[in-house]
Amino acid sequence: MHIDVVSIFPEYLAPLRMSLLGKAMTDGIIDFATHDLRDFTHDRHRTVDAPPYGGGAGMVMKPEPWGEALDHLRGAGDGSRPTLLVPTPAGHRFSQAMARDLARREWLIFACGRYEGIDQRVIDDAAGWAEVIPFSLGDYVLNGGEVASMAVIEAVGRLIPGVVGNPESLVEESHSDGLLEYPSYTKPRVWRDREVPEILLSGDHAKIAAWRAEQSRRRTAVTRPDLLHSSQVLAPDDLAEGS
Ligand code: 6GU
Repeated sequence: MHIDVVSIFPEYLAPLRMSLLGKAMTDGIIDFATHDLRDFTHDRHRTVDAPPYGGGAGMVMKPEPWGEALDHLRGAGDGSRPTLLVPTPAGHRFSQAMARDLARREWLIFACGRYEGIDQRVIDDAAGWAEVIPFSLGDYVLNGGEVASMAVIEAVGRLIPGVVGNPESLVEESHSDGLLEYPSYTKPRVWRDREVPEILLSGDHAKIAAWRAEQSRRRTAVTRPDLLHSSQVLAPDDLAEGS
């Protein structure tokens, strides 16, 4: 998979080169490149923003540097249609389902805006040669798209075959089945007088699976009831301690 990120702070993305994703980059599974938007300006001050037409607070990112930056990426591409991801609080809510979809694509471009966003014509123009997906991480506001893009790149990157060493670890985690993950325990068996649930030591794999499924359902009912279908709603004892 090819991933390009355009930003006025390309160094912001550097931590993605660490750990699992960094290994996938050195292994050639992910071809990751960052691009400085200011390299596509032509004035002495390398200007990327201007006040909004119609008035209002803040600044808007000018279309010309964005147009040139995206043309540059297109020119370096193989002619295939990329997916252009635009981080914005006004976008579609990012989800595990979206991560699974994106993980199957060949070429992702992230256009990280700052200030009050990018001139809308850049987005409209890009729709002529890319699949444009504005996305949001949730209902709060970040200063720019870099951190949101990093979150999406990590969520997507780990789903690409060969990136996570043991693919089974992708199966039982939170959101893989629409529920939150069950609680996990490891050695020692007793810690600060707290015991590991007996059933996990039983060796009865069917019972353990049933216990974990029930813990998932309960945890989801308590913490994220919005994820449940009506058949899985909160039961009276879901809130009770130690039940
Ligand atoms: Cl994707 N961008 C910005 N600027 N703020 C956000 C966001 C994205 N998702 C949540 N807040």
